[in-house]
Amino acid sequence: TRTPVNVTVTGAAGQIGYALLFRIASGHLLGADVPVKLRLLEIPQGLKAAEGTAMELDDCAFPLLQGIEITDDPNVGFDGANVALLVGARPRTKGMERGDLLSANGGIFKPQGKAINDNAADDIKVLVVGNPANTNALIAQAAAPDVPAERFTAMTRLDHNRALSQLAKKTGAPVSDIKRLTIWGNHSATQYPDIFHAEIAGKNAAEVVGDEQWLADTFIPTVAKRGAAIIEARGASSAASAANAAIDHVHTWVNGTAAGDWTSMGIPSDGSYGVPEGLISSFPVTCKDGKYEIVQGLDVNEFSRARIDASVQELKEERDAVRELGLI
Ligand code: NAX
Repeated sequence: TRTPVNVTVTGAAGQIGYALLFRIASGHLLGADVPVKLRLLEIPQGLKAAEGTAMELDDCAFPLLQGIEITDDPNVGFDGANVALLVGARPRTKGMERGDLLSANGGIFKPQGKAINDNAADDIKVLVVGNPANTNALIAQAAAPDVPAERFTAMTRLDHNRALSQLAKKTGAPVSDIKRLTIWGNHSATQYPDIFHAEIAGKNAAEVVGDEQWLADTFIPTVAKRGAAIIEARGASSAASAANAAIDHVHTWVNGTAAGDWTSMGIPSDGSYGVPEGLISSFPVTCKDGKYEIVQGLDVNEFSRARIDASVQELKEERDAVRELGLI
């Protein structure tokens, strides 16, 4: 029998946590033959609700679930962690400036990064979901100097999946026919969903669509503002789709991308495509044997260049702000 994989979820009592934990425990994160142990990390006010969720997890009698531990101590929460999903974050509230938001999140992600550094397993893989995800990932990474930098990633898979779905709707093609779509930049309204290299049943997606106006005026803003549209419609932010994307992100990272396809992940830049080294930005990546690689050699046209640069500029500003706050 395989040794269980330790999966830590922060913000476990929140709405994404509620949609996420049951799928991890049922084998969707790592595979149908991989046993898991769950660690739920919450703040003291969230512990009771996390215990309630743990009771429901028990009641599912998942064959793969070999234990659940609940804690408000990051050192305990990340002890021996192989996979960490950092979901809990401080949301932006009315009237909050960017500096306030970044410093409130620094107070969460800096100590969590340190606790990962000091306690996690050697093969730790980290996905940051809590917003601002890219910069929170940068803060956690900076606090974990003993962990290889590339193990810290930020989630843009929900944006990727949203883009796939919008493109499928527009063209009438099934989602499964669409390959090689890319989200570039920040998980924010400046993100750039790029279809110029995408293929629909083997044909170039931009040519199949044949309508740059639709790209600029409908597709890109619909994908970038989808989170706000969900809040408007549902009265609460995306939860099940966000949890699904977190599952996809880790599953792809661990189990690999399909031949001929790639995915989008927020990862530390190595300088590729003019993105300054060290920024955690979304790129097209392939995954194999638990490692990812940026897809190289793509030709970036003028339309794409301007949009990638604008999103990267925002990431630089966020990085400079957290640097000034002493968070990295
Ligand atoms: P909720 O407010 O429902 O849950 C957050 C949970 O985190 C709460 O239970 C809270 O007690 C806990 N928490 C707060 N600080 C903590 C800490 N220091 N340690 C451990 N737990 C802590 O939010 P939810 O809807 O679940 O969303 C969670 C985060 O995901 C938010 O930051 C949200 O903005 C972000 N999202 C990111 C997305 C992405 O694509 N990257 C999409 C969905 C979502 O908006």
